[in-house]
Amino acid sequence: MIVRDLNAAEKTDRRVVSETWESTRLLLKNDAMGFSMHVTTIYEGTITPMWYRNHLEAVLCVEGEGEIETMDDGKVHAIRPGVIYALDKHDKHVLRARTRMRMVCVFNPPLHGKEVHGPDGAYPLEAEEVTA
Ligand code: 9YT
Repeated sequence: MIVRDLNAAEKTDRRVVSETWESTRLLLKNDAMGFSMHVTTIYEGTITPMWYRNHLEAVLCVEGEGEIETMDDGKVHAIRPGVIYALDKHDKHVLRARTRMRMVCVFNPPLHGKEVHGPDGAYPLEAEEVTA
C-alpha cells in the first residue's frame, strides 16, 4: 500500500509551481497505478489555456470558484466545489479562476512528475521523474 501526506509532499519535488497554478503530485507513473493524482491550486484571477492532447484528465473542484470554456464550441461551465469535469476528448480549454481554486486532478497516462505546460498548453509524454 502507498500512503502519502499532502502536507509532507508539498515540501518535496512533488510540488511543481507554474505561472498561474501549482500542483502537488501525490501519485505518479513510478507508483504503477496506471494514473497520476494531484492536488492543484489555481491562483486567484488567473486565466490558464490548456490542451492535454497526450493525456486524459479528470478534475474535481473542492474549493473556490471559476469557469471553464471549451475552445471548439465556446461552451462555458461554472466550476465550484463538487463539480467535476473530464477532458474525455482531449478538449482544448481555458480555465478562469475567480477566486483561488483547489482541484483534485487525475491523469491517464500518469505524469512522471516534473511536467509543466508547453507553449501549446500540453504536457509531453516523457518528462523528468520524481522519486521523493
Ligand atoms: C486544472 C489543471 O489542469 N491545472 C493545471 C495543473 C494540472 N492539474 C497538474 O499538472 O496537476
